[in-house]
Amino acid sequence: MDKIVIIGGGGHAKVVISVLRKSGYDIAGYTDRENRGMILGVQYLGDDGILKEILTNNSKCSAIIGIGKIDTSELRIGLQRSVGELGFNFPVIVSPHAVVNEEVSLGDGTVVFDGVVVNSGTEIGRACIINTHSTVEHDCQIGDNVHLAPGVTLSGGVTIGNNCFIGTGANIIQCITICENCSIGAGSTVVSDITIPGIYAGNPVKRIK
Ligand code: JB2
Repeated sequence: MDKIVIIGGGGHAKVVISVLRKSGYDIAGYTDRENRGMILGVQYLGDDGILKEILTNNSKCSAIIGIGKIDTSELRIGLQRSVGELGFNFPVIVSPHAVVNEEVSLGDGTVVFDGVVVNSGTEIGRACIINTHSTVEHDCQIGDNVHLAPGVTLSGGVTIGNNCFIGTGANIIQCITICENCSIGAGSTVVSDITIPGIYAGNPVKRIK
């Protein structure tokens, strides 16, 4: 079994733990700034300072970011970069209860959760969260560090820039482009391109910040 360490031990880590277990990983434990105790039977290892020692003891141990994001923060991708520089590999994790169809590419450290469908010809970047029951139709282009929250629907040919957060249940119609560093509110509908970074919400969305 491949050993893996989870970075961060909050709410999102719980969902990551479940997918890792179903995918056959042996979870070494989690790191966090604070000891959160046992999480679903996974032990606390220490803060991120312990990671070098973990790799020295097991050079094949990989890592995954267990911290979520509900904004355009670059914390996740920044951590993936710095922990990667220590020598950790960030695998792509796909739940056995997700469907990923032909000619899809997924970047390092991206996790595809339960009930997701990703259709053919789609490219998804690094350190993305493709959360529970979201749908990514054919030929979409998704950048790095994007979070599609539960139940998001992207129709065919949608482009999403780096660091975007698409809130729960939002819908993006076909061939729309959303530039980098945008947050889309829960339940919103996007029917025209977004070219200015910001926070958007409504049906159809309007810029609110
Ligand atoms: O640099 C760090 C670091 N910064 C924060 N290194 C490590 N190893 N851990 C770090 N953390 C830890 O991430 C915090 O101390 C905290 O324990 C954890 C974040 O947990 P929290 O429950 O606050 O949020 P989350 O990111 O797991 O989940 C959010 O995003 C998800 C997508 C929540 O909003 C969830 O409801 C949401 N589903």
